[in-house]
Amino acid sequence: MGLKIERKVERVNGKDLSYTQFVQQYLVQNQPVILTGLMEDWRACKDWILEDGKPNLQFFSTHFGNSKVQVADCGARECMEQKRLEMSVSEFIEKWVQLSSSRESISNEVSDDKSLLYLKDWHFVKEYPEYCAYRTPLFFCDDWLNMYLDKYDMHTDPDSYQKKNEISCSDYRFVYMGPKGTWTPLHADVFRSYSWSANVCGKKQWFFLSPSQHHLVFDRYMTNAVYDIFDDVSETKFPGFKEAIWWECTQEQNEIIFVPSGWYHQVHNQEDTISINHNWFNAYNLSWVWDILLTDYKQARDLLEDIKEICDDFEGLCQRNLAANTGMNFRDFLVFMMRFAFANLFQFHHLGRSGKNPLFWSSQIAQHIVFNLQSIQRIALKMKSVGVCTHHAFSLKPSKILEDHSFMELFTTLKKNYGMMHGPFEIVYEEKMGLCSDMDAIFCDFTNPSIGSSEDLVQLIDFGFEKLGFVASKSLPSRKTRYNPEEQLMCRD
Ligand SMILES: O=C(O)CCC(=O)C(=O)O
Repeated sequence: MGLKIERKVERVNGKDLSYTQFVQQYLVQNQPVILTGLMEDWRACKDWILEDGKPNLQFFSTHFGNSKVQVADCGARECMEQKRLEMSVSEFIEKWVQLSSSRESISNEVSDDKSLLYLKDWHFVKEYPEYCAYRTPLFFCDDWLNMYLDKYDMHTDPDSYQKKNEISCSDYRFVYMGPKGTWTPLHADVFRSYSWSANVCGKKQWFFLSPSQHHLVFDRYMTNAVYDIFDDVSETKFPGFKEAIWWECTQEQNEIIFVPSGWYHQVHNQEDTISINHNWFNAYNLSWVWDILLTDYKQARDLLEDIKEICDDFEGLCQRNLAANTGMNFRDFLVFMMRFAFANLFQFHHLGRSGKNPLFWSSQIAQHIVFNLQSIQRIALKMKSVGVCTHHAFSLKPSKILEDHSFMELFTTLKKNYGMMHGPFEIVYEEKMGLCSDMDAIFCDFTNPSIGSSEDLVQLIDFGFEKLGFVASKSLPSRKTRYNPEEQLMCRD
């Protein structure tokens, strides 16, 4: 049965697009796009490709051959994923070279595609930080996920305080590489994050399904999704599948595709291909992250229901299950949001204090910080309304916060990113002492010496806004609708 392909993903020259245009047209609308013209000076585009445009496989063996990587066997299914194997890059390359020569030889024209191996999720930047293979394009810099993981672990088990140093959850910046015919089954991305994927060489064909149609690829119980959209999909099991309307595109070399939140997609390498791929989220898709956490949490609760009576700490079990399967639990997410809220409140205070220019208050950077804080606040309110009690005591004492070097680094990276996205705004302050007195100034009147729950976080952000003297102009809208990017912010005196 053929797919109904009714939409093509649009292609835009990234050099003709401003950051704000990208945000309004693609992040806010949650629409896919192919961007050209953004990879010209990447080292990967020189070192990793031969003159004929094919991957320079020898280069990988020589320079990165000892790396241990995850390789998917595209012909072997394990539950809803391809079977994974671990091997060194050298071994993987050796198998790729063998496949290429067998495909080239006349006697073996038709290769056995069942043994197609696809290197996936290689944490290349983490492993080779000095190599500088590429620069993340500006459009994708507001990446809270990787910014955070560079400084903190996402999940620390409060019971055992065991520090996991697994590279597998160290970041979401990957290299993918595989011969023609390798593919990725239908899925939506981890945390329902955005992703971007840049073709260093080769060609990928993408099939997308918008979130409003995603129920069509599930069975009637909404538990299992179609694995391969080109399989003979059972109409009895997936009655909606034939109704699904797909978007399709072919991504060429040197093109970057933006994958919006919650879009199911299946990907096929039409040539030998190497790509670079990041998953990321920020204020624009934070609600997607919370929604999938809540969905997965409810699913975990349902699955574990039978042992509830014999379980001492049922809630703890559900949260551990959530962290293991989804990559974080409620507490991890709350801590994540607290750190970003703090970092943004300080950012705001600094900018406001040192930005003597009265235009600052209506600047894009000020609007962006307020938007970020309001998004965090909205999610904290949702968490609160679910009524799950998750607690993490966060001291508001400046001296305590300054002891956390990771936080100071997060603050600095965030500041640099705001500068990149909106142009440098002159900030004059003596790093540590300035920040310390700022924090005192902001939080000295706050009722609690620490915050711990989603409710505290909601109050802290309200308090911070109040203290910093900002309201949206016109009337103060309700929390739900408070953000309007067009709205002017002003200082309340
Ligand atoms: O390139 C692939 O094979 C899959 C990439 C993908 O699914 C993604 O970027 O979200």
